[in-house]
Amino acid sequence: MLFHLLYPLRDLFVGFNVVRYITFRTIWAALTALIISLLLGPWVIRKLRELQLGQYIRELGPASHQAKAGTPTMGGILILFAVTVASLLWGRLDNFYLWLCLGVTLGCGAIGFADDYLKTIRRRNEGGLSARAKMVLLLALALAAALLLYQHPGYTTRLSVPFFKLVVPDLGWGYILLAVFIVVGTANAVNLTDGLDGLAAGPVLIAAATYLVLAYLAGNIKTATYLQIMYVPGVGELSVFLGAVVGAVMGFLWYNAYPAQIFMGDTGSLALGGALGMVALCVKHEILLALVGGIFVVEAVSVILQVGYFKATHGRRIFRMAPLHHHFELKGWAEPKVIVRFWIIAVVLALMAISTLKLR
Ligand code: 57M
Repeated sequence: MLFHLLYPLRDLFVGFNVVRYITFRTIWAALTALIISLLLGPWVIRKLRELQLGQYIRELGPASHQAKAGTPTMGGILILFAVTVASLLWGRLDNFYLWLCLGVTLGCGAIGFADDYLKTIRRRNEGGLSARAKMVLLLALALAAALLLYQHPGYTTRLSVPFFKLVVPDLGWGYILLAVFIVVGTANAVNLTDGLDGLAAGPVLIAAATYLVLAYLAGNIKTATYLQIMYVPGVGELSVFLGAVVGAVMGFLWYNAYPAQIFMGDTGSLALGGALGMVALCVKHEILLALVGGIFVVEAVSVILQVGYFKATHGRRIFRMAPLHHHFELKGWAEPKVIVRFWIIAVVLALMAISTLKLR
């Protein structure tokens, strides 16, 4: 919004010219979102406590988790508010990709909110939306977003394959199916990862920062040509959106860091996962998300393997407990050790993903 207000006035005051630059607006989107979530955090925590929107803990889980009962959940509301205000303030409001990604984020957040809200008013962790209802809603939202992307002029259904700059298969209609899978899959994978303090927020922050760089590079014809990656006109504006995500999640992590004063709930985990999936599609680094978000992939695969093996063998397990973070907890690792080690791995994966731009 500030771009539209200030840029036309650059002849009156030359300093307003600075809002032209994506880099400047990205940094300020991050700082704005950070300040919003830092300042509003204590108020949101207090309000959620007053409304008794606290977490119910499964009895099945590691015993240490019972101590977390009553921690306010739905902290995703704080993240979503900060992301929305900062993106609208610093982003260009005539940009298709900005609205699409913000829309998917808020849509996934709304589905998560319905689930969290039902869980808390029914006062049970299993009392939210049914798994099927949640999946149908996510699929419908992702399909609508994929169709919008598909018909957008200048967007291609060619797929970038890491390491192979000449392999860009055109998936045509099939791209829509892939897009739906990526958005819904990422939303669910981040949701599964969100089981220890800061365990989802840290890797989301790292993945969003990585895609912030990728969006900038893909949206700039010079850098895209130089690196021989797909150029997507207008997608650089997603750097501003991702700056807002990084700032908002950083502010949230301030309170969600061990021992957490607040959880993001499905409101946050589905929204952030949906956002990452959608961004990866827009910037045309779809497959690379499996590496950038490798922590989420491994957590989701651990659940699929565990459940599959459990059913096939009538009760035997591969891991002590799935998702994978519970396995390490039950092996005796302290919670902060599991969390920080997962963060370190997320940083390594992000660096490897960025290095693939040169390995082509
Ligand atoms: C969400 N949510 C946390 C919080 C957070 C199929 C199955 C593997 C599904 C999986 C599942 O339901 N996962 C989805 C995981 C919950 O956190 C809330 O949920 C939000 C995210 N959706 O924001 O509101 C608990 O996680 C802990 N937490 C923290 N800090 C945080 O910052 O400590 C969360 C955020 C919170 C808190 O304790 O209450 C969750 O885990 O419920 N199911 C599981 O994860 C279960 N696994 C399981 O049943 N495994 C079996 C199977 C698959 C055969 C096995 O391996 O034997 C475990 N979940 C828990 N305990 N909590 C079972 C044990």
